Amino acid sequence: MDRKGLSPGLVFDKLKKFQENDMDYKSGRILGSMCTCAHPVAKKAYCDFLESNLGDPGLFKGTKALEDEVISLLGSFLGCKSAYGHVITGGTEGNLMAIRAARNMARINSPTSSPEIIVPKSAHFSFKKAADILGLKLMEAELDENYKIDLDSVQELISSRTVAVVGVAGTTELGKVDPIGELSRICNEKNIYLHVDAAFGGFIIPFLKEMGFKIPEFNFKLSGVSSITVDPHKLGLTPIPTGCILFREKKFLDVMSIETPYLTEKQQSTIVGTRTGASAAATWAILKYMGKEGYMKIASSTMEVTNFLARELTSSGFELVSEPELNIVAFNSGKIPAKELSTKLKQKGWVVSVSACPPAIRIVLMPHIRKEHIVEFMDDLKSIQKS
Ligand code: 0PR
Repeated sequence: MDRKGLSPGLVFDKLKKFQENDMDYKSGRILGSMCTCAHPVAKKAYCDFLESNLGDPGLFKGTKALEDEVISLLGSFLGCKSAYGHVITGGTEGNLMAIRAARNMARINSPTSSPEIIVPKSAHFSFKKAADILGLKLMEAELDENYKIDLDSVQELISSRTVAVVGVAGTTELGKVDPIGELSRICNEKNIYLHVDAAFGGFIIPFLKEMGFKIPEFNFKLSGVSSITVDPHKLGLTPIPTGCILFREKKFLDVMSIETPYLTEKQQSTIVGTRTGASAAATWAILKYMGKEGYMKIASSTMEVTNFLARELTSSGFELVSEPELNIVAFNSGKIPAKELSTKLKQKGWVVSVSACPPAIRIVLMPHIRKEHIVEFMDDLKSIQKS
């Protein structure tokens, strides 16, 4: 480290040089990300609350009130206005907290020496981290022909060791919504904790449903659902990092609370100690600014671009893995393997991702992707296919 500091001008010039190597959502070339440009309203709120620390909420009572309002606003469109929870860093932390609550609950209600969780094969890898951190065995349920969790497979895996079942509302690779209603029935019957990972789908499914899209229920309206992860930093348009974990009942937070004797609040259930209040402020601001109508517009335009891409692909002879349910399209060329095709697209400046199950090019139609980007993309894709 240099002894003498640099002038701010020089510092920012140097930073800019680093940033020039970053990709930019606005270019429309990031086709495989679940994040997007943060909305200016959310960005401003985030910056205004940069110094607030929800790890010591007694010092930041206003920001704590914002967090509480965010949880209740999200609860209101996820079927339980009285939900409890926190604004956290994202889906990974949300899933980890939910599984921790489930494990701790099971320690009281049905102790087992070898606890297990059941997740669909399509579940995000954050559950592998959660299982590892929490000392649980991860049991992967099979998928049906539509890439949704297979209910017979879940039934077969359930045992006295099961501490939680997970359903996904908007899978990472294909955007599929698992049959949460059926999972809820099974979990109610067997008295098992059900967590719904709606990190991706939580900010689009409710608004599509409001517009008449036929997507099955996935939220707290189903009595078996104990917790939901939902990420404002994906389709909610807030800056990173912003996730939310919602619990139906306070007992799920209590069961993992730790004493924090010298802080302004004596108990803490979150994993992170010092944690930003900026995410809570940004989420509050964007929820208030957008209203349901604002998110319905985003949901409808992203689905329009999704369907446009799906039509263009099929009419040009590409094979869709399945009909898109949310704003993710996965396809194959039938000629060039997915990995190789993604490399060729990269050479033309398009960054797509490749799904593992099944192998396919996966495109997430986030709000920064517009029809004109798809037109350009299709030109390049067709030229690669022809060559
Ligand atoms: N649950 C689901 C259903 C997810 O899709 C993701 C992330 C998570 C949980 C974990 O969320 P955090 O990453 O916020 O902890 N899904 C994307 C993925 O892993 C995240 C992502 C976002 C990846 C932007 C790349 C990217 O550019 O693919």
